[in-house]
Amino acid sequence: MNMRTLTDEQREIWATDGYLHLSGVLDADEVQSLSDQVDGVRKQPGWEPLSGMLPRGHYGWVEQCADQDPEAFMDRRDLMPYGADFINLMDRPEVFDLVVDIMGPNILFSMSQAIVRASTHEFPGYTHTDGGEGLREIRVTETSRPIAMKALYLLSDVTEDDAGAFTVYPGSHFRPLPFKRDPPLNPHSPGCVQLKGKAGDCFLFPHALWHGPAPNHSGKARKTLLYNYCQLFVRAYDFGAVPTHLLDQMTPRQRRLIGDLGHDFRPGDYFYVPEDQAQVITGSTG
Ligand SMILES: O=C(O)CCC(=O)C(=O)O
Repeated sequence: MNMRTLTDEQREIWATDGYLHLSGVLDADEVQSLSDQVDGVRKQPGWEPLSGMLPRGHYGWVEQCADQDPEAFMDRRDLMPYGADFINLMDRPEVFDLVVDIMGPNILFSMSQAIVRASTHEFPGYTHTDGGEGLREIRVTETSRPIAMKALYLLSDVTEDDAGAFTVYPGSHFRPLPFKRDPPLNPHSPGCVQLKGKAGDCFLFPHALWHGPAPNHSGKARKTLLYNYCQLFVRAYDFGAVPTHLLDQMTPRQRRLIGDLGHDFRPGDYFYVPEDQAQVITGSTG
């Protein structure tokens, strides 16, 4: 199967700025459908951050989102149980092909998330790298594949500053995040850029890029989906074990991406990859 690869221009932008903006990955109907489905997720049980009740970055089980207003804040993890459209976004060719070009074929799908950033003056935004306390201190060199990266899909337009934009510090993926700085870096610190985009666009970025959400004073909610990929030797962080109850809804490639290696676990797995790994991930047996 012929997979897309980065253009020379994209390769240079990825290497220097540390992110890519892909326009029009989802069409208007897909955006509407996914947006409606995110609203539907609000009514269903799942993993939410439980503000103030759990340590930072941890999620707890809720029967439904605390606020049922579709314009209110929501941060739902592990979207795979919510239907085929969320599963299929895992290897959406326009995005996934580029992820494979960047990361190589020895990868896992490690996390999915739907975030609604409400319009409010109470949230100032923040800046971080991905992967928690461990990964924030690890950066690879210019010639290396990333350890982990994300695809962020916009489900609403972001056309102005302080409208909940995804913010980045271009080129910061090669520098240590000054996470002890007081006051902390934020979306208005020097060097931070608020990325504008249309619903259906996608941003790609590695875990090491300094990034985060801008505040949203726009009067309307900003909705995104996030899909995270990591090298196979790093673990997924949406599930403690392969979600076997979902396997019959997935293609061979999707099953491999969520960690199904085709046999029960044995020592050496994930560090050393199955012999058909490249064929499965590039789709030639998928
Ligand atoms: O855009 C957001 O709301 C958060 C995105 C982000 O910072 C992340 O995925 O780590």
